[in-house]
Amino acid sequence: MAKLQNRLAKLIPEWRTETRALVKKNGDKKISDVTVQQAYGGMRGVKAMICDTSEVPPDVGLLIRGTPIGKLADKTPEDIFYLLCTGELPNAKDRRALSDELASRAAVPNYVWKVLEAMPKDSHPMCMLDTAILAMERESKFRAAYDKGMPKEDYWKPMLEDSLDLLGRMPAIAAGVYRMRFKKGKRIAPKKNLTWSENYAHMLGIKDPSGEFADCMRLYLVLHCDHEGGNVSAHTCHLVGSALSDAYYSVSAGLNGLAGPLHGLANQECLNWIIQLNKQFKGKPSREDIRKTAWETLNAGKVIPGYGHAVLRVSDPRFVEFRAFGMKHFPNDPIMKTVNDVYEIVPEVLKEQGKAKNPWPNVDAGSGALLYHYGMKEFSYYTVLFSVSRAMGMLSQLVVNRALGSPIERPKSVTTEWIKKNVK
Ligand code: CMX
Repeated sequence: MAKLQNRLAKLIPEWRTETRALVKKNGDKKISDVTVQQAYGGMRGVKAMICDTSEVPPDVGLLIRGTPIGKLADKTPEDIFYLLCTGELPNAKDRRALSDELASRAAVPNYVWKVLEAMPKDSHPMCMLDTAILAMERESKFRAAYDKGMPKEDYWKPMLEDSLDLLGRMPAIAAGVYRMRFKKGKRIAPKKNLTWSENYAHMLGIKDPSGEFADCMRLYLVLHCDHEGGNVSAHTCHLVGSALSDAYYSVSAGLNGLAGPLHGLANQECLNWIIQLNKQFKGKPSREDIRKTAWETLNAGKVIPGYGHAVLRVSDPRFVEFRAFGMKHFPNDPIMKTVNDVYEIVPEVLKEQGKAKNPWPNVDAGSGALLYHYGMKEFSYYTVLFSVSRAMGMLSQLVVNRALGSPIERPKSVTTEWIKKNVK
């Protein structure tokens, strides 16, 4: 198999022919109806967009290009980005080529650090990451080519270039944010011959004599990579990109959505909930303590972070993998133990309450326990890790969308008056 760029150049004309024929033949067929409830209720379940990189069947969970995420848990992020973009896993040579390509683009322009240094010291790490990405917009090869009048069928090429540049730099930026924001000392330079995730782990500067933390980071970056097209971050990125805004504008916008507590920020809230529980019950909350605390959270009108999902109706397979990793490497860690006990109690409580359509854990229910175990105790940083991974999904979706010539997105909104008049 050839390099990612060449492989895509071969595949994209085939995808274009296929989708054009599909739309020509079936363009007027219906795939969804929309109820008043859905229009007022966050468009839940409305099928109105295409995403080929991944899908989330409610009763199965994440499939990357058709493969269950659990079957990809031993892969590297390079494998996953290649798979997201092309639908194929790379061979060893192409994986290495992608790793080298990302490493060759890892240098972060100095002005990015100056922008970050000028920010208030208590800025949220997500705000710092998104600002750094936005600051680099001037580097966009897509915008430069667009300004020169590039033809539409070539849009995907500079979009892929921007994607590789941005992905190449993200670990250094994210690690730099960690060290700057939490006063960990000087930035650490990347090492030659390390993979993308190994270098991220190295630049964070967490002590890792056994290499177990680097493996945890590999897993973390693989599992968070994508979650179809309609979630807040993916959809925002897609929407902004549909206006032909470049990857820097689009990904920064998407990550601003990931920073919301009902989306990616839930991982910091979730670990906080677990730690408070352990504190309150001296490290060993009983099943009854957990049940009581869960009810207290619900009765206070709050959600139990890490549980529930807009699409899923089973335990998130990504949670299953994180839990398996934790139980393999540190089953006696008090936080991990509580994560495990909470998993046995909270779904029962949510079922009893009867509001949440999905009482099961989502990806955020266990991921923080792993990071905490390895000494990364700054909760507000956790969504940055999520972001580095999710950039792979957002960027691959942008490349595919530009390849398929996806138009500017513009659904129709209606007023409440319109609903009253037209819905009998
Ligand atoms: N705890 C308490 N109540 C919950 C709940 C939870 N974990 N999950 C859902 N509910 C409630 C909703 O708040 C809603 O209540 P109201 O009718 O009073 O508004 C009701 O149950 C129905 O909600 P739903 O249709 O089951 O879920 P939604 O699609 O509206 O929301 C989600 C999905 C994820 C926002 C919600 O489950 C939630 O807030 N979970 C906690 C936060 C969290 O873990 N987010 C991370 C999701 C994964 C990610 O995107 O990163």
